[in-house]
Amino acid sequence: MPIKQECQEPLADKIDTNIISLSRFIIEKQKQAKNATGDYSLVLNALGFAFKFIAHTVRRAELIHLTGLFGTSNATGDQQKKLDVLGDEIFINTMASSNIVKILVSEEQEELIRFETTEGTYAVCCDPIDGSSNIDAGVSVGTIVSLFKITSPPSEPGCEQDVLRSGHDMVAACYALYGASTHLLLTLGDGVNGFTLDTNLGEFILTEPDVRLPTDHPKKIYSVNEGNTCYWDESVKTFFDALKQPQDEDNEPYSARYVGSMVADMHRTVLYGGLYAYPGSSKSRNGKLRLLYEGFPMAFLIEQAGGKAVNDKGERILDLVPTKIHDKTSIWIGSSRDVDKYLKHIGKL
Ligand code: AFP
Repeated sequence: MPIKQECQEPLADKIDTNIISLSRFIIEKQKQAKNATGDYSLVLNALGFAFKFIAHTVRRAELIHLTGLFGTSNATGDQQKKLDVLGDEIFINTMASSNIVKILVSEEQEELIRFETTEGTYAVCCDPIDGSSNIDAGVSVGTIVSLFKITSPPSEPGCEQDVLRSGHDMVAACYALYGASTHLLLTLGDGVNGFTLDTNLGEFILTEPDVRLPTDHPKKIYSVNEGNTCYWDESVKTFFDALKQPQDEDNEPYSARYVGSMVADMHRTVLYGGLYAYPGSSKSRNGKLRLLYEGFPMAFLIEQAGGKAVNDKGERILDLVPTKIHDKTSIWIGSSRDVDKYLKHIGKL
Protein backbone atom coordinates (compact mmCIF):
# COMPACT_ATOMS: atom_id res chain seq x y z
CA MET A 1 0.00 0.00 0.00
CA PRO A 2 1.81 3.19 -1.14
CA ILE A 3 -0.03 5.44 1.39
CA LYS A 4 1.48 3.55 4.35
CA GLN A 5 4.95 3.92 2.89
CA GLU A 6 4.51 7.72 2.48
CA CYS A 7 3.41 8.13 6.10
CA GLN A 8 6.28 6.14 7.56
CA GLU A 9 9.15 8.11 6.09
CA PRO A 10 8.34 11.61 7.36
CA LEU A 11 7.43 10.20 10.79
CA ALA A 12 10.69 8.32 11.06
CA ASP A 13 12.48 11.57 10.15
CA LYS A 14 10.86 13.54 12.94
CA ILE A 15 10.69 11.17 15.90
CA ASP A 16 13.93 9.86 17.31
CA THR A 17 13.15 6.37 18.55
CA ASN A 18 16.67 5.77 19.80
CA ILE A 19 16.84 8.39 22.55
CA ILE A 20 19.22 8.16 25.49
CA SER A 21 17.38 8.40 28.78
CA LEU A 22 19.19 9.03 32.05
CA SER A 23 18.61 5.36 33.03
CA ARG A 24 20.15 4.15 29.76
CA PHE A 25 23.05 6.59 30.15
CA ILE A 26 23.73 5.29 33.68
CA ILE A 27 23.58 1.64 32.59
CA GLU A 28 25.96 2.32 29.68
CA LYS A 29 28.42 4.03 32.02
CA GLN A 30 28.17 1.06 34.41
CA LYS A 31 28.98 -1.35 31.57
CA GLN A 32 32.10 0.69 30.72
CA ALA A 33 33.40 0.65 34.32
CA LYS A 34 35.63 -2.24 35.34
CA ASN A 35 34.53 -4.05 38.52
CA ALA A 36 31.27 -2.02 38.74
CA THR A 37 29.00 -3.27 41.52
CA GLY A 38 25.93 -1.34 40.41
CA ASP A 39 25.92 0.78 43.60
CA TYR A 40 26.89 3.93 41.72
CA SER A 41 24.02 3.33 39.28
CA LEU A 42 21.61 2.89 42.19
CA VAL A 43 22.56 6.19 43.79
CA LEU A 44 22.40 8.07 40.44
CA ASN A 45 18.97 6.60 39.76
CA ALA A 46 17.81 7.64 43.23
CA LEU A 47 19.01 11.19 42.52
CA GLY A 48 17.16 11.21 39.18
CA PHE A 49 13.97 10.19 40.97
CA ALA A 50 14.40 12.91 43.63
CA PHE A 51 14.78 15.57 40.90
CA LYS A 52 11.64 14.37 39.12
CA PHE A 53 9.68 14.38 42.38
CA ILE A 54 10.85 17.91 43.25
CA ALA A 55 10.17 19.16 39.69
CA HIS A 56 6.62 17.81 39.91
CA THR A 57 6.11 19.47 43.31
CA VAL A 58 7.60 22.84 42.29
CA ARG A 59 5.26 22.96 39.24
CA ARG A 60 2.20 22.45 41.45
CA ALA A 61 3.38 24.62 44.37
CA GLU A 62 0.77 27.34 44.02
CA LEU A 63 -2.07 24.91 43.38
CA ILE A 64 -1.36 22.86 46.49
CA HIS A 65 -0.60 25.83 48.76
CA LEU A 66 3.12 25.30 49.02
CA THR A 67 4.15 28.93 48.57
CA GLY A 68 5.13 31.10 51.54
CA LEU A 69 7.12 30.63 54.71
CA PHE A 70 7.13 27.49 56.82
CA GLY A 71 7.92 29.53 59.93
CA THR A 72 11.33 28.13 60.89
CA SER A 73 14.99 28.79 60.04
CA ASN A 74 17.35 26.26 58.48
CA ALA A 75 20.89 25.19 59.40
CA THR A 76 22.35 28.27 57.71
CA GLY A 77 19.96 30.71 59.38
CA ASP A 78 17.71 31.36 56.35
CA GLN A 79 13.92 31.48 56.75
CA GLN A 80 12.54 28.15 55.50
CA LYS A 81 9.87 28.13 52.81
CA LYS A 82 7.28 25.35 52.80
CA LEU A 83 8.93 24.03 49.63
CA ASP A 84 12.35 23.95 51.34
CA VAL A 85 10.94 21.64 53.97
CA LEU A 86 9.19 19.43 51.44
CA GLY A 87 12.24 19.28 49.13
CA ASP A 88 14.35 18.25 52.11
CA GLU A 89 11.86 15.52 53.04
CA ILE A 90 11.85 14.21 49.47
CA PHE A 91 15.64 14.01 49.51
CA ILE A 92 15.82 12.30 52.89
CA ASN A 93 13.25 9.66 51.95
CA THR A 94 14.67 9.02 48.47
CA MET A 95 18.24 8.68 49.70
CA ALA A 96 17.21 6.53 52.68
CA SER A 97 15.23 4.14 50.50
CA SER A 98 18.10 3.71 48.03
CA ASN A 99 19.86 1.73 50.79
CA ILE A 100 23.16 2.76 49.28
CA VAL A 101 23.51 6.25 50.77
CA LYS A 102 25.08 6.23 54.23
CA ILE A 103 25.26 9.97 54.82
CA LEU A 104 23.21 12.95 53.72
CA VAL A 105 24.21 16.58 54.27
CA SER A 106 21.35 18.95 53.51
CA GLU A 107 21.27 22.73 53.69
CA GLU A 108 18.05 22.32 55.64
CA GLN A 109 19.57 20.13 58.40
CA GLU A 110 21.97 21.39 61.06
CA GLU A 111 23.58 17.95 61.51
CA LEU A 112 24.42 15.35 58.92
CA ILE A 113 21.96 12.49 58.62
CA ARG A 114 23.23 8.92 59.03
CA PHE A 115 21.07 6.24 57.46
CA GLU A 116 20.69 2.76 58.90
CA THR A 117 22.24 0.69 56.14
CA THR A 118 24.67 -2.15 55.94
CA GLU A 119 25.44 -1.48 52.28
CA GLY A 120 25.80 2.31 52.23
CA THR A 121 28.95 3.42 50.47
CA TYR A 122 28.00 6.94 49.36
CA ALA A 123 27.64 10.40 50.91
CA VAL A 124 25.29 12.90 49.28
CA CYS A 125 25.52 16.64 50.00
CA CYS A 126 22.67 18.76 48.70
CA ASP A 127 20.77 21.98 48.68
CA PRO A 128 17.33 20.49 47.90
CA ILE A 129 15.75 23.79 46.75
CA ASP A 130 18.37 26.43 46.09
CA GLY A 131 17.08 29.95 45.41
CA SER A 132 13.89 29.30 47.33
CA SER A 133 13.56 32.95 48.39
CA ASN A 134 12.55 33.55 44.74
CA ILE A 135 9.94 30.84 44.60
CA ASP A 136 6.78 32.82 45.28
CA ALA A 137 7.66 35.08 42.31
CA GLY A 138 7.78 32.11 39.95
CA VAL A 139 11.55 32.48 39.42
CA SER A 140 13.51 29.32 38.55
CA VAL A 141 14.97 27.37 41.46
CA GLY A 142 17.19 24.30 41.49
CA THR A 143 18.72 21.40 43.37
CA ILE A 144 22.51 21.09 43.70
CA VAL A 145 24.28 17.85 44.64
CA SER A 146 27.79 16.59 45.27
CA LEU A 147 28.47 12.87 45.64
CA PHE A 148 31.34 11.25 47.53
CA LYS A 149 32.29 7.59 47.77
CA ILE A 150 32.87 6.63 51.39
CA THR A 151 36.16 4.86 51.95
CA SER A 152 35.46 3.37 55.40
CA PRO A 153 33.76 -0.08 55.46
CA PRO A 154 29.94 -0.06 55.15
CA SER A 155 29.66 -1.67 58.61
CA GLU A 156 31.21 1.41 60.30
CA PRO A 157 28.87 4.27 61.18
CA GLY A 158 29.21 7.31 58.91
CA CYS A 159 30.83 10.46 60.28
CA GLU A 160 31.63 14.06 59.28
CA GLN A 161 35.09 13.05 58.05
CA ASP A 162 33.34 11.16 55.23
CA VAL A 163 32.46 14.54 53.67
CA LEU A 164 35.06 16.93 55.11
CA ARG A 165 37.33 16.18 52.17
CA SER A 166 38.88 17.92 49.19
CA GLY A 167 36.64 18.69 46.22
CA HIS A 168 38.82 16.34 44.16
CA ASP A 169 37.27 13.42 46.09
CA MET A 170 33.83 13.97 44.53
CA VAL A 171 32.80 11.16 42.20
CA ALA A 172 29.88 13.05 40.67
CA ALA A 173 28.12 16.40 40.81
CA CYS A 174 24.92 17.69 39.29
CA TYR A 175 22.22 20.29 39.40
CA ALA A 176 18.59 20.24 38.36
CA LEU A 177 17.07 23.52 37.21
CA TYR A 178 13.30 23.82 37.54
CA GLY A 179 12.58 26.45 34.88
CA ALA A 180 10.50 26.55 31.71
CA SER A 181 11.69 22.94 31.42
CA THR A 182 13.56 20.86 33.98
CA HIS A 183 17.22 20.55 33.04
CA LEU A 184 19.77 18.25 34.63
CA LEU A 185 23.50 18.85 34.23
CA LEU A 186 25.63 15.94 35.36
CA THR A 187 29.32 15.20 35.58
CA LEU A 188 30.79 11.85 36.52
CA GLY A 189 34.28 13.31 36.08
CA ASP A 190 34.54 12.65 32.35
CA GLY A 191 32.87 15.74 30.90
CA VAL A 192 29.39 17.16 31.39
CA ASN A 193 26.11 15.92 29.95
CA GLY A 194 22.80 17.80 29.88
CA PHE A 195 19.38 16.17 30.13
CA THR A 196 15.86 17.59 29.77
CA LEU A 197 12.89 16.11 31.59
CA ASP A 198 10.21 14.81 29.24
CA THR A 199 7.26 15.08 31.60
CA ASN A 200 5.07 12.78 29.49
CA LEU A 201 7.67 10.03 29.38
CA GLY A 202 8.71 10.73 32.98
CA GLU A 203 12.35 10.47 31.91
CA PHE A 204 15.35 12.75 31.67
CA ILE A 205 16.51 12.65 28.03
CA LEU A 206 20.08 13.39 26.94
CA THR A 207 19.70 16.65 25.00
CA GLU A 208 23.15 18.27 25.41
CA PRO A 209 25.93 15.68 25.22
CA ASP A 210 29.45 16.83 26.12
CA VAL A 211 28.60 20.36 27.25
CA ARG A 212 31.42 22.91 26.86
CA LEU A 213 31.34 26.55 27.92
CA PRO A 214 31.24 28.69 24.75
CA THR A 215 34.27 30.81 23.92
CA ASP A 216 32.59 32.89 21.23
CA HIS A 217 29.26 34.03 22.68
CA PRO A 218 28.48 37.56 21.41
CA LYS A 219 27.74 38.89 24.92
CA LYS A 220 30.25 39.10 27.75
CA ILE A 221 28.34 38.71 31.03
CA TYR A 222 29.09 39.28 34.70
CA SER A 223 26.71 38.09 37.39
CA VAL A 224 26.95 39.39 40.96
CA ASN A 225 24.69 40.96 43.59
CA GLU A 226 25.77 44.59 43.17
CA GLY A 227 23.54 45.58 46.09
CA ASN A 228 26.46 44.39 48.23
CA THR A 229 28.93 46.89 46.69
CA CYS A 230 29.20 48.99 49.88
CA TYR A 231 30.38 45.87 51.79
CA TRP A 232 33.00 44.80 49.20
CA ASP A 233 36.75 45.31 49.45
CA GLU A 234 38.16 48.09 47.26
CA SER A 235 39.77 45.53 44.94
CA VAL A 236 36.38 43.87 44.20
CA LYS A 237 34.80 47.27 43.54
CA THR A 238 37.54 48.30 41.09
CA PHE A 239 37.33 44.92 39.33
CA PHE A 240 33.61 45.28 38.58
CA ASP A 241 34.00 48.99 37.72
CA ALA A 242 36.54 47.94 35.10
CA LEU A 243 34.15 45.38 33.57
CA LYS A 244 31.69 48.22 32.92
CA GLN A 245 34.25 49.96 30.70
CA PRO A 246 35.04 49.00 27.09
CA GLN A 247 37.33 45.95 27.13
CA ASP A 248 40.60 45.53 25.24
CA GLU A 249 39.37 42.53 23.21
CA ASP A 250 36.28 44.13 21.59
CA ASN A 251 35.93 47.67 22.90
CA GLU A 252 32.60 46.73 24.55
CA PRO A 253 31.70 46.68 28.27
CA TYR A 254 30.29 43.58 29.99
CA SER A 255 26.51 43.17 30.43
CA ALA A 256 25.07 42.49 33.90
CA ARG A 257 22.70 39.57 34.58
CA TYR A 258 21.74 38.35 38.06
CA VAL A 259 18.79 36.12 38.92
CA GLY A 260 19.72 35.49 42.57
CA SER A 261 19.10 31.77 42.15
CA MET A 262 22.51 30.16 41.75
CA VAL A 263 21.38 27.29 39.53
CA ALA A 264 19.68 29.70 37.09
CA ASP A 265 22.73 31.99 37.05
CA MET A 266 25.07 29.02 36.54
CA HIS A 267 22.93 27.47 33.80
CA ARG A 268 23.08 30.74 31.87
CA THR A 269 26.86 30.81 32.46
CA VAL A 270 27.18 27.26 31.09
CA LEU A 271 25.17 28.16 27.97
CA TYR A 272 26.38 31.72 27.28
CA GLY A 273 29.67 31.85 29.16
CA GLY A 274 30.59 34.68 31.54
CA LEU A 275 31.56 35.20 35.15
CA TYR A 276 29.45 34.49 38.25
CA ALA A 277 30.78 35.78 41.56
CA TYR A 278 29.77 35.84 45.19
CA PRO A 279 32.75 37.57 46.84
CA GLY A 280 33.49 37.87 50.53
CA SER A 281 32.52 41.17 52.14
CA SER A 282 32.79 43.09 55.40
CA LYS A 283 29.51 41.34 56.38
CA SER A 284 30.79 37.83 55.64
CA ARG A 285 34.45 37.14 54.80
CA ASN A 286 33.60 33.92 52.98
CA GLY A 287 30.56 35.25 51.16
CA LYS A 288 27.29 33.36 51.32
CA LEU A 289 27.56 30.17 49.31
CA ARG A 290 28.18 26.78 50.92
CA LEU A 291 31.27 24.85 49.90
CA LEU A 292 29.92 21.29 50.11
CA TYR A 293 26.68 21.68 48.19
CA GLU A 294 27.12 24.89 46.15
CA GLY A 295 30.83 25.65 45.61
CA PHE A 296 32.17 22.10 45.10
CA PRO A 297 29.49 20.73 42.73
CA MET A 298 29.38 23.90 40.62
CA ALA A 299 33.20 24.03 40.43
CA PHE A 300 33.33 20.37 39.37
CA LEU A 301 30.71 20.91 36.64
CA ILE A 302 32.26 24.15 35.37
CA GLU A 303 35.80 22.74 35.28
CA GLN A 304 34.57 19.64 33.46
CA ALA A 305 32.90 21.96 30.92
CA GLY A 306 36.17 23.83 30.32
CA GLY A 307 35.82 26.70 32.83
CA LYS A 308 37.43 27.66 36.15
CA ALA A 309 36.37 28.26 39.75
CA VAL A 310 38.42 30.05 42.44
CA ASN A 311 37.84 31.88 45.72
CA ASP A 312 38.67 35.53 46.55
CA LYS A 313 42.34 34.61 47.07
CA GLY A 314 42.52 32.89 43.69
CA GLU A 315 42.68 29.39 45.24
CA ARG A 316 41.05 26.67 43.17
CA ILE A 317 37.69 25.77 44.78
CA LEU A 318 38.28 22.02 44.27
CA ASP A 319 41.54 22.26 46.29
CA LEU A 320 39.68 23.48 49.41
CA VAL A 321 38.81 21.20 52.33
CA PRO A 322 35.85 22.16 54.54
CA THR A 323 36.27 22.04 58.30
CA LYS A 324 32.50 22.04 59.00
CA ILE A 325 29.66 20.69 56.89
CA HIS A 326 28.03 24.10 56.32
CA ASP A 327 31.27 26.04 55.63
CA LYS A 328 30.93 28.95 53.21
CA THR A 329 33.24 30.00 50.41
CA SER A 330 33.69 33.09 48.29
CA ILE A 331 33.51 32.18 44.60
CA TRP A 332 34.51 33.43 41.13
CA ILE A 333 33.34 30.89 38.58
CA GLY A 334 32.70 30.63 34.86
CA SER A 335 34.54 31.01 31.55
CA SER A 336 38.31 30.68 31.83
CA ARG A 337 38.82 34.03 30.07
CA ASP A 338 36.69 35.84 32.67
CA VAL A 339 38.03 34.06 35.77
CA ASP A 340 41.54 34.72 34.43
CA LYS A 341 40.70 38.43 34.30
CA TYR A 342 39.98 38.28 38.03
CA LEU A 343 43.16 36.26 38.69
CA LYS A 344 45.20 38.88 36.80
CA HIS A 345 43.47 41.64 38.76
CA ILE A 346 44.60 40.12 42.09
CA GLY A 347 48.10 39.35 40.75
CA LYS A 348 47.63 35.54 40.67
CA LEU A 349 48.19 35.15 36.93
P1 AFP B 1 18.03 31.18 48.90
O1 AFP B 1 17.92 29.69 48.70
O2 AFP B 1 17.85 31.61 50.33
O3 AFP B 1 17.13 31.95 47.96
O4 AFP B 1 19.54 31.57 48.54
C1 AFP B 1 19.98 31.39 47.25
C2 AFP B 1 21.47 31.46 47.18
O5 AFP B 1 22.08 30.55 48.05
C3 AFP B 1 21.95 31.22 45.75
O6 AFP B 1 21.12 30.39 45.02
C4 AFP B 1 21.99 32.62 45.18
O7 AFP B 1 22.91 32.75 44.13
C5 AFP B 1 22.35 33.46 46.35
O8 AFP B 1 21.90 32.76 47.50
C6 AFP B 1 21.70 34.81 46.30
O9 AFP B 1 22.08 35.55 47.39
P2 AFP B 1 21.76 37.11 47.46
O10 AFP B 1 20.28 37.26 47.61
O11 AFP B 1 22.52 37.58 48.65
O12 AFP B 1 22.25 37.75 46.19
